[in-house]
Amino acid sequence: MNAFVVHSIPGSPFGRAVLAALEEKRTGYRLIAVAPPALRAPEHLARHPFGRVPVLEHGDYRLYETQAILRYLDRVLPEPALTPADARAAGRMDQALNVNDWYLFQGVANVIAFQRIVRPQLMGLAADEAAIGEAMPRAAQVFAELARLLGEQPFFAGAQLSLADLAIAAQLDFFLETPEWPVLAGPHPGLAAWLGRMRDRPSLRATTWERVAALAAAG
Ligand SMILES: N[C@@H](CCC(=O)N[C@@H](CS)C(=O)NCC(=O)O)C(=O)O
Repeated sequence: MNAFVVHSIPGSPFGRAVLAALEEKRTGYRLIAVAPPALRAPEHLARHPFGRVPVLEHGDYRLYETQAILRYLDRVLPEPALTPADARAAGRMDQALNVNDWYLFQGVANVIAFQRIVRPQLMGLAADEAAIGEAMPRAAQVFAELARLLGEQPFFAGAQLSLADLAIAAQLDFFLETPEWPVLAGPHPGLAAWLGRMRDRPSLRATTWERVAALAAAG
């Protein structure tokens, strides 16, 4: 029996960051897929009162909010460490995680990735081009800031992979399939190269939408 159970929606970037962290730790887990309509069901609201994913269960301990889950996993599964020991590098990791949550997801990914991928593929609806257009200036600002934070470093917090790389790669990966990617990432080849390296990692390969959907279907 796997000690770690993750409730998530296949395709969720936040869920993917958690699964990728478990993969980096080479730790087995059980995935329980949550169908979007079930997010508001009492059973799921008991796990996550705000009706979102992911949720982690570890024995009798239950945790929601991706950053909390990622840090918990890094504490209970210390190897390989995904938080820098150096205070300044750890500060950069925390900053990048919050840029991901507050500026990349809110108003950028949850508009552009949603309109380009989730709406057509899961709902059969056309993308709202006006909404995408409105999100583009903010998206360009966020991509520029991510590129600046990354700089010439191999990873967001410096020489070593950290939780921030997993969270941001899971989020940015969605953009690769959109026509907005060349516009947003074109001016930032270092950021695009970093995403290419991240996508090559076994942890990211093991947690693509398709792989997670297959895992969910297998139970
Ligand atoms: N702050 C939450 C955000 C999680 C989140 O927004 N998850 C999305 C999927 S990527 C979700 O559950 N969306 C369902 C909804 O908004 O109804 C976290 O960090 O875990």
